[in-house]
Amino acid sequence: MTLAAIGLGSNLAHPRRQIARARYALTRLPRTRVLAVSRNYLTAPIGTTGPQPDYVNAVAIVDTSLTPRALLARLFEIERRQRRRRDPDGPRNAARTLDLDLLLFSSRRLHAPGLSLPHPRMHLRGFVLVPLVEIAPHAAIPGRGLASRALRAVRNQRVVPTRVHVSR
Ligand code: PH2
Ligand code: MG
Ligand code: MG
Repeated sequence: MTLAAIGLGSNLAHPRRQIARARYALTRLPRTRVLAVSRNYLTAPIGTTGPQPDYVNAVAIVDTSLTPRALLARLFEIERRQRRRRDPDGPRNAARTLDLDLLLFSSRRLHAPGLSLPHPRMHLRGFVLVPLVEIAPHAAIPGRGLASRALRAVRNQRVVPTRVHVSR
């Protein structure tokens, strides 16, 4: 069995509902067990061409005996079921109902068409690092070091839990 990290993101058509539905879909994957899912975070869009609504993002850790390709194919299937549109002529990083990204697959490093591991931009993205470190404080990004160390460089990105937990 292998630990994998999956990024969840949505900024269209009731993002929190989209993420809730995707979380449930992950629990239904074959040969895969969900070990942890972060809180939801409201995050400012990064790397988009025009203005976009804020995103809801989360990260899940799963234990799987699927191959990276098989897991990725299952993630695309969940995106399709939630009406993710992929327009090859549209802008890069267009707003979407659901984005599921394979971030880490144990300590695997891989560069192949359509699949790079670790995810090549994850260390630059607060919307990935903050939820990842919440559920896996010691997670390492192969070739980049600890995710918690990478957090320092993304402090200026807006990443806020959707529910503020007040201690009393
Ligand atoms: N996904 C992108 C591009 N930019 N920004 C935020 N805040 N959240 C995302 O999930 C996101 C993004 C490409 O997949
Ligand atoms: Mg993405
Ligand atoms: Mg994606």
